[in-house]
Amino acid sequence: VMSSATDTSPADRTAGSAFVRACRGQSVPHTPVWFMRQAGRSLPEYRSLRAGVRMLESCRQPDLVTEITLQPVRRHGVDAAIFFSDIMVPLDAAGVELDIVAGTGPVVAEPVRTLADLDRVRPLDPAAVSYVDEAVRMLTAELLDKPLIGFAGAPFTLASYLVEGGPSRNHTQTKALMYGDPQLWHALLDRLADITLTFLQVQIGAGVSAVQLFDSWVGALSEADYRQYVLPHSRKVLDGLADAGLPRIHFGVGTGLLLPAMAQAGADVVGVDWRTPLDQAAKQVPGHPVQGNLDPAVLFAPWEVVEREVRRVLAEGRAAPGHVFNLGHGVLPETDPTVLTRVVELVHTLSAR
Ligand code: 1CP
Repeated sequence: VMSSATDTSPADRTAGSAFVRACRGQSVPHTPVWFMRQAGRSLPEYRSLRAGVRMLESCRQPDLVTEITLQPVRRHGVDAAIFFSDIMVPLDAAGVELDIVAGTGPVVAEPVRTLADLDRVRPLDPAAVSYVDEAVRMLTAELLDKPLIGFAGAPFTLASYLVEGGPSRNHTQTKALMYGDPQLWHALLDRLADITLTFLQVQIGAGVSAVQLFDSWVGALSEADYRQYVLPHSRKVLDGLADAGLPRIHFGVGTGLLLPAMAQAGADVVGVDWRTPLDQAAKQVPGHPVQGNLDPAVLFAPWEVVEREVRRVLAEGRAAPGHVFNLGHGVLPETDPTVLTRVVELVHTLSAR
């Protein structure tokens, strides 16, 4: 008997999907695949929709968010959609003055470096992101049994943008604050954890089927520093979502030595970048499904190389109790989208049980 869109919850409708089942370590008809940063960037249909609309402005328009989120699902046939937004959206909604500048990324008007600055990082009122609630509801009504992944930036990665004032290579100001004023550091990360938790709870309340916590830049830390300065705050976020019972994916770049600690922070699924083979990652996080990890730059190589690397990632992924195929970081803007579509088809064909 087919169930209609309205008589079951999105979580129920998507529980049997390959993506949710793989996240739970259950058997799947094929390895599910989606791509970090699949919405936007490489798609001409995205660029034409976004023409003349600032990034943050586009995130506040549920119609636009819905269309941009669905574009890669239609085009590539990926197994999950990722909500179109940005990790800076909840900070903007919490009153931090910032912009997302094309070609640069997030730029914060006044960096947060002192106790007085911390006052400008207010708690997030869920009503301030009602456009997120609305867009998630519109999307789940369209996606039916295809899962929608919600996401947020983790406290460390958000802190890096706030303290540096923008993208940073070495995170020097961030580390100066972390080492120089641990009390202020922990107060800042605690506030960011609360904002992130509220932002994810809004998405879960509106019907996302899983969440991904992006700690993109945490690979800049040693394991000892991660455990001391970051883990308790990421744990506050991930533990705070436990009751919802949805898969929680935790991802960062350059985290080969942090994977066990990131799993301990409360992740169900551990996201792995392209530097760490998935079979090695699986050994480090026993019992956890893994997500990843084709090098996004491989998509620029000849197709035989792409095919070889996809086969290798699938083979290495079998060492874990579940595998969600993905790139090792986001789709690069210059990527040929037709290659992404071919990768989806290849993953599905090679992994069909
Ligand atoms: O398809 C999707 O994945 C959904 C859209 C999405 C996501 C998940 C966007 C749209 N941003 C993000 C998350 C995000 N934003 C992360 C975590 C993921 C990652 O590690 O890649 C990070 C670090 C950001 C910060 C950010 N926002 C950057 C990176 C800058 C840097 O420090 O190197 C950039 C360039 C942005 C802007 C942005 N976000 C999203 C888009 C499509 C864009 C480009 C904006 C534009 O069109 O002007």
